[in-house]
Amino acid sequence: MPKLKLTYFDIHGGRAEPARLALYLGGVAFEDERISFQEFGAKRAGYPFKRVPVLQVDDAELSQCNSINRYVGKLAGLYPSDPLQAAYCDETMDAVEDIVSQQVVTMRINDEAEKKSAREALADGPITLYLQRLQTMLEARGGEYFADGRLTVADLKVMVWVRSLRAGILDYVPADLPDKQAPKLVDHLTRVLEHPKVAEYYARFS
Ligand SMILES: N[C@@H](CCC(=O)N[C@@H](CS)C(=O)NCC(=O)O)C(=O)O
Repeated sequence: MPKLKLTYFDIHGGRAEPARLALYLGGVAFEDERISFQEFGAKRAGYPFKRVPVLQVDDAELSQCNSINRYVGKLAGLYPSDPLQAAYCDETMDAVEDIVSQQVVTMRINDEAEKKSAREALADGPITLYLQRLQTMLEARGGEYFADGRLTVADLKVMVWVRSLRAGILDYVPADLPDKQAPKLVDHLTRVLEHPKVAEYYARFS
C-alpha cells in the first residue's frame, strides 16, 4: 500500500470529507493533514492548482476531489468494478461537485444584500433541482445506494453535501430544504450516518 497524506482544511465536511471517510471505512492508513486557513495561504502556491484537497501518494501528488475519491474508493473497496456501476458512481459525485461549485461562488460575495439574493436564487433554483434529481436517481437505482447496490464513495459524497445543507452552513438557504424537497435523500443521509464505521468515525470527534 502506498504512503498516503490527505491535505485539507480542519473541518468535518467539504471536498475532502468523502475521501477521509472512505479511507477510514476501508481501514487504509493515511496521514490526515488538517491545515488552518492561514497555513493554506502560506502553502497554496505549492499545490497543483493552488487548491485543496491534495492527496500525496508516496512521492506523487493527486488533486481534484473526485479523482481522489475514485482512487481511495478503489483502495478502500468502495468503488464499483462494473463499468456501468462505476459510471453511476462518477455521475453522482460529479453532480454533487456541480452544485457545490455553484454554492462556493456565493461565498465570495461580500455585499450582504447581494449574497442574500444570490443564495435565495440558488436555494429556489439549482439546489432544489439537484436535490430532486439526485432523489430521483437514488430511487431509480433501488432507493438505498447510488451505485452497485451498496455503499460507495458516491454515497459518502452525497451524504456530506446533504448533511452540510441541513447543518445550515449557507446563510439564506433554509436548513430544512432537503427535508422538504428530497426526503429520501434525508433517509439516505441517516442510512449512511448509521453505517457502523461512519458512526464510529464521527464518534471519534465528539
Ligand atoms: N476542482 C477542485 C476544486 C478545489 C477547490 O476549489 N478547493 C477549495 C477548497 S474546498 C480551495 O482550495 N479554495 C481555495 C481558493 O480557491 O483559493 C476539486 O475538485 O478538488
